[in-house]
Amino acid sequence: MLHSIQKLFVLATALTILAGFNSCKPKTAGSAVSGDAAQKVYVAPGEYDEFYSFTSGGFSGQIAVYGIPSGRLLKVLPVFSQDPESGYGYSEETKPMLNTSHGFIPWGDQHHLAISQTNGEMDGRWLFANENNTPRVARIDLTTFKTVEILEIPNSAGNHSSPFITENTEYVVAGTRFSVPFEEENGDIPISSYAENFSGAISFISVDPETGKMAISFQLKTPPVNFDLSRAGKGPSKDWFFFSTYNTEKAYTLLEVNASQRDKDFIMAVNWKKAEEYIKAGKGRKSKVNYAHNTYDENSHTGISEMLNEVLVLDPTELEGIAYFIPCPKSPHGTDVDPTGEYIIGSGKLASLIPVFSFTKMLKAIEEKNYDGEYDGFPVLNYDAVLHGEVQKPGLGPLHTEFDDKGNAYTSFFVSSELVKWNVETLEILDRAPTFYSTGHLTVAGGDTKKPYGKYAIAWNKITKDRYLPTGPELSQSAQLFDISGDKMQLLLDFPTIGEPHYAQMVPADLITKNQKRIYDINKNTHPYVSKGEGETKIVRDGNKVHVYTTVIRTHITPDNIEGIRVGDEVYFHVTNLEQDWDLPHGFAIMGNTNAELLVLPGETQTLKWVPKKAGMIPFYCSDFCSALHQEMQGYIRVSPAGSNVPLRYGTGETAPGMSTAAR
Ligand code: RUQ
Ligand code: CUA
Repeated sequence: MLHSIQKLFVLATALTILAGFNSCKPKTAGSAVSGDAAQKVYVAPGEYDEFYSFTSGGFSGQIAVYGIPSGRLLKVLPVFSQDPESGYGYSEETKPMLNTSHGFIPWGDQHHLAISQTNGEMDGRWLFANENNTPRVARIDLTTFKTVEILEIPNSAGNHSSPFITENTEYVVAGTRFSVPFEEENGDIPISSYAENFSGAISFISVDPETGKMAISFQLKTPPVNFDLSRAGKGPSKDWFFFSTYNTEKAYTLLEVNASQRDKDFIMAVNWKKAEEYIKAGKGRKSKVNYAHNTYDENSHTGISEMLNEVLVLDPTELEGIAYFIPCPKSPHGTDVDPTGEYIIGSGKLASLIPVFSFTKMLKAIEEKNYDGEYDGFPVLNYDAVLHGEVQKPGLGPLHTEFDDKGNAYTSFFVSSELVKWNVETLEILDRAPTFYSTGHLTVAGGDTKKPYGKYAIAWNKITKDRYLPTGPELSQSAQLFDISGDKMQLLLDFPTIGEPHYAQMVPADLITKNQKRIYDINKNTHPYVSKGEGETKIVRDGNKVHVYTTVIRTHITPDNIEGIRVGDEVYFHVTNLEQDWDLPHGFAIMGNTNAELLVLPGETQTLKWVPKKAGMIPFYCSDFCSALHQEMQGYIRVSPAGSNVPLRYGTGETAPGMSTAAR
């Protein structure tokens, strides 16, 4: 679960023991919080938080939404895993969202997030999320907090270097962690032929500026290294993208040793504008692949999954000027670009310094062909020619860097468990704050954009140990909120997280709240099985398939008496929630149903598939407490044996079968 930093934990343990610091509560832990911290995080009942933090759920496959500064968990957004709270991945409409070229996948691994940007600032429209295990990128609509698109990434394995975006959301990138043989090549080969037969791939996904729809615009084929993270340039460097690499040793076994041999790996600088020029000129070739593109329509409330089979591949060794390698010490994890777009920071997990590269110098080195040879046909720029300077003795195990609005950088350290503040120009270290324990990512509000808010930083910690009441062998992971508005960082709050937090995006609340949708307009509902009123409810039998057009409203279900269902039937309950009020979902649950339950939002239609297994009486009910008479919101289904001739009859109240006025 700690992927690339697992070995660091081993190292961390060794180092902390050496340093006489064990992971029992340090004496300073309590006193690290000063008196006014409580006031700074107190959000009075009924008041709102100032920021949202969209936080990756790691191996939960979901995203958690917290209010900051209170640390209150507001919601878990289902993205890459089935969600037993909302029915995502269980309802017939949402199952296609989890379809891939490997079939339906109920559980993913979600690491990084990016909020769409306009002119290098967060615009609050969409949230992009990666799936690491089976490579995919998702888009979440921030007016409804629903996952509306998932695009699989072919020729990749371990979509870790993703999703990072350009300053006008022209592209979302996806860099592969594992190099693998391309799909059109034979993968049934000896693993030991890694160096000859494996390749890396970087995908540039275009985003439609109006609708947000994603499409793979092109892929770059690269040497078989591992891509870890990436960042787009901004301002002067906006046409470039930077990718950290490790395993330039091309190891395929025991990477902890074999991929840590070289003194320097690389940051790959990609000129995506140049790539666009080559595409316009007809360069590149079509590669045969197979990948899923899933979209969810919020009017029909229905997802569809479509398989695509071609992708445009560019080979930078044949197309000059697309990609260059910048040497970067010791297995860089994060690569980050400062708000001005001039400085590129590489965080070598095993390095004892942090190199800061200059974009201006990089362009000059490219122009002067100031190369230190090449790596697999890619020009390697001279380290000293591109270097702005090095932060000396910053800490142990630097992973990620974010920025404030005053020219400072904040780097997270896994091994030495701290956040370190330093000045990007002078490279001088300004402050250190201990973290508990072993920070992975950190987030500053807007800290990856041209306009950081610079008020809070959150350390997303990998190890929790003794910070909370124990909960058995498995502990919740942990976040720590810091006030960074002053000269010194001030610890304000610890709060637990869902799954494993990797990266997060912190965004001013009003950017999100101003566009919130409270209901789905039932008049705009185009679901093929919608019932826009109880008068439209009905049951249609088509062979053994039975479609039940169902409505729910406080506080009854229509129909709530159903007879004539037989063993062997496949029954689809298409449940429309007729409510048009905020915060009025209804649930729908059938006894014994192996495909779980539904949650239906106001104006929405969702479908629950049910296959009765035996004759008898089956109750169903609303599973979300919706009013004082919620407990009355229930019904019965009479199930007869296969071949029975009990007629199909149904209704609610006066129309229920057996009632005197029953007309149906
Ligand atoms: S990673 S702890 Cu999956 Cu983003 Cu750096
Ligand atoms: Cu509807 Cu409870």
